[in-house]
Amino acid sequence: MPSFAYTIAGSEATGGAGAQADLKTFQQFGVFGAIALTCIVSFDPKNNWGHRFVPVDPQVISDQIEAITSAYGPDQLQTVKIGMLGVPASIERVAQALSEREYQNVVLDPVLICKGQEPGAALDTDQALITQVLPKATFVTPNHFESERLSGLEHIGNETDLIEAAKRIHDRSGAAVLAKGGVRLEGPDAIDVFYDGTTLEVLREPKVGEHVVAGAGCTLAAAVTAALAQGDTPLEAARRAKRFVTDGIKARVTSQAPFDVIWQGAVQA
Ligand code: PXL
Repeated sequence: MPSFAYTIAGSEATGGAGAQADLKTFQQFGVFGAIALTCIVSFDPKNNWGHRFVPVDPQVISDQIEAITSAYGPDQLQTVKIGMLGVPASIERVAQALSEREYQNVVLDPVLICKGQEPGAALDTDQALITQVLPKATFVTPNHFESERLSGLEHIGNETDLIEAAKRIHDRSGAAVLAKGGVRLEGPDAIDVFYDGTTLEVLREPKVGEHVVAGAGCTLAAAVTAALAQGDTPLEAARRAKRFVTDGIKARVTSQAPFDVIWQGAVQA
């Protein structure tokens, strides 16, 4: 039997990010994946590839989680990943559903703001995510922007700042933290910082180009999720995920869209 994990995430239609990236990543790890879909994002090529966003009815989110957790009991399914939730009503439902079962691993990719949302709505969303879901996370994977928001640091410009942010986010959440610097920090390496309250490790790989590759963040968190589902420690999961994402970025695909997309299929994890 494979290990099992499910993702509570949005669809990004072109297959770069979101639930699609999660499922592809799980598959490469040999982890059986399921999806509770929270929203549908369709890029708009007529409008600078901005996000068109439609939330899934909160009841339908609960129904999907009910189906998944009823099919796979607590012994079989102990790991869940949380990606884009979108609106406060969805966040409330997901928080409720998470409290109905004990999980060994709750991996939160704290997708705070989605382009195309009203700033006001986005603020509500951030607040709901921080108060209702962050306390349930065992592992959290903020990107550069989310690390600033969650740590309260105004500007994360280098490795020292990112380390401080990871520590603050751990202190606030109690979760293991993998704070993603990616290409956004100065220097030749793509740096991510792992901190779980005792172990601090800076993961580094030479940058592959200077541009953000779509789906890299989702894939990193999904790879952490898959590795944890297979019994890795949080630190080992972070190391394996970093290697997997680096390989996927090296194998990235181009399209008519103005950004490259990670390809998880090049390397079996
Ligand atoms: O990369 C963040 C993200 C997560 N989930 C969905 C998305 C995106 C970004 O486009 O569309 C569904």
